[in-house]
Amino acid sequence: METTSTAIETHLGLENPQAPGFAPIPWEPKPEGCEDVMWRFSGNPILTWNPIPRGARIFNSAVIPYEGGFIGILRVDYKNGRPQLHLARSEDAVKWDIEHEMIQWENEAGEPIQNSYAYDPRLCKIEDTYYITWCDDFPGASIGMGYTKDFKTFVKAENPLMPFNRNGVLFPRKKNGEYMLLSRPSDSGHTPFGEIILSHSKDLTYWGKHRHVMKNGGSGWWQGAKIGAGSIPIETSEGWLLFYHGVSHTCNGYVYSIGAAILDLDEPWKVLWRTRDYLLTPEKEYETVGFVPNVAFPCAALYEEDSGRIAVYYGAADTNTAIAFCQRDELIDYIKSNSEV
Ligand code: BMA
Repeated sequence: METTSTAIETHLGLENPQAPGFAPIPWEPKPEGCEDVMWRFSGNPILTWNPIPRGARIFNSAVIPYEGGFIGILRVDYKNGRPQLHLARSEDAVKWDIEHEMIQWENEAGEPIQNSYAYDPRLCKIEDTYYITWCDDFPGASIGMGYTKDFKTFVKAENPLMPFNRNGVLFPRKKNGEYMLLSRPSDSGHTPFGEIILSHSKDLTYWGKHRHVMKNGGSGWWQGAKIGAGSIPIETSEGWLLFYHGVSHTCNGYVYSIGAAILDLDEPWKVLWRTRDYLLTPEKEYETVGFVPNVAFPCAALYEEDSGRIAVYYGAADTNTAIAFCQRDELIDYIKSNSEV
C-alpha cells in the first residue's frame, strides 16, 4: 500500500516531566565522567541514509514545538543530489513521521511556485506565525523566506536580501517593531569566507540597518575560515544565546564545528561572550563519515525555560541528523569564563 509518510523508529531515552500543553523535549543527563559542556544523545543519529523513498539523506534541519508535539522542516537531499524541504511531525522530537512529498509553496497572490532547490532550513515562531528561512536559488545561493500559520498552507515571501547569502536566522521577537535577521554573505559555491551580519525590517520585505555581528577567526582556527548562525537565538537573562557553526579550512577540506555566543539583548549585534573553543566537533563516525565528512552543522535548538534544558539539532556529515544536549546555566557560565570575542 502507498504511504505518504515514513515513521522512523529510533532509540528513545526520555525521562523529563511533561509541562501542561507541551511535550517534553528530548533529554538525557550528562554521562558520568563527561567533562564537556555539550554531550551527544545516545540514540544518535536519529535519521540516517535513505530515510524516505527518493530521499538519500536528511540533515541540517529545523524543529519547533507545535500543538503538544513537534514539527520538523527537514532538508531532504534526493537521489538526484538536489535538496528540498519536507514537513515532518513527531510526538517526542526523536521519531519522525516524514511527508514523502516536498512542501508545496504558493506566492503571496496564492499561485503555486516551486523552488529549484532549498536547503538548511530554520524555523522561527514570531507572534502567531511560523517563519521558515532557507538557502534558496535566486539565482544562486541566497536566503529564501516563507511563512505558515498551520503547516498546511506555505506562503513564500520576497527574498529578504540580495544574493549571495546563506544561513538566514530570524530572532523570535521584534524589537521596536522591527524584525531582525542574521545572515552570512557568501559566494554561490563552497564559500571560503564568511561573517555574521544582522539586518532589520519593519515589514519583512525591505531590509536595512545592517550591522556587523561576528567575524570568523580570532585565535581559534576551528572557526578561522567562516562562521554562520545556526539556531534561532534563545532569550536568556544574560543575552541572546546563539549556536553557530565555525569552519576550519584544512588540506583535506572544510571541518564544521559547533560554537555558541551570547549577544546583547537590546543591541544584538554586540557580542558579549563567545566560545574560544568549539563545543562539539566531528568525532563520532556518523559525523566523520558520510556524504561530506567532518560536518556538525546546527540548525535548531529546543529549549525548556524552567529546567534550562537545551537540545541542539545538527546535521552530521551531510548525511545524518543528530541531537546534542546542554544545560543553559552551565553553558552560559562556561561561555563567560572561556570567552574570546
Ligand atoms: C555549507 C552548506 C551546508 C553543508 C556544508 C558542508 O556550505 O552547504 O548545507 O552542510 O556546506 O557541506
